[in-house]
Amino acid sequence: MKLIGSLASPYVRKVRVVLAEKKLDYQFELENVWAPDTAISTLNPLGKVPSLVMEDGSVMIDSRVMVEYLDTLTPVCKLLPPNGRDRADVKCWEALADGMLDAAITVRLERTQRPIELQSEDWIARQMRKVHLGLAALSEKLGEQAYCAGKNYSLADVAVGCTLGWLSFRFPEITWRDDHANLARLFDKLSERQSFKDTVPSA
Ligand code: GSF
Repeated sequence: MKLIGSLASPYVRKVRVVLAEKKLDYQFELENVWAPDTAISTLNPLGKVPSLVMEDGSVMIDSRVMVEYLDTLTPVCKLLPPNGRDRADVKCWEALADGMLDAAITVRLERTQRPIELQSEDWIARQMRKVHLGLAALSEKLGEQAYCAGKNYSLADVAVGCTLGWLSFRFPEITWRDDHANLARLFDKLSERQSFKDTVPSA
């Protein structure tokens, strides 16, 4: 498998953490999807990373599809419960964590890629509200549990860890560590894992 991505993308990081936890071999190819000469749309019509080129040359898109598939490849470090409500709950954590990223990335693009006179403060506020409400919801759901889904490490922790790490990387002004001590505790524990250490976001 060949993973196409960037070192800054939190969605790419989620897939890299899962590949590492599952001890799966892969090649990693850097792609800047914002460069004028990017060829990403020849692989993924949505023009996004991560994109995962499979052994047969076909391309898998979207990090959520990838991590769900990768978890089926080996029993090493099962990250998703096999079925039912427990599985849906883990995927719900992931949907929330990813949705917070979708909102925060929209804000970053608005601020960094649009001329200042075209930027909408209302739009930015609407997106930032999702991030802050999302943080409060993650914190409330986590409570005093060891991990997001309870006693065991799961894909929920991978997704939440990637979201928190990216917020610290791109939005250091968001004081989630001070506001939500339980998220800070979880994040510090996740940061000790080799899979997280090896994928710390960088520009
Ligand atoms: C989101 C991927 C994404 O937005 C997933 O794989 O989970 N739901 C998808 N990737 C960004 C890079 S980043 O901000 O992490 C991307 O490739 N954007 C390019 C574009 O044209 O939107």
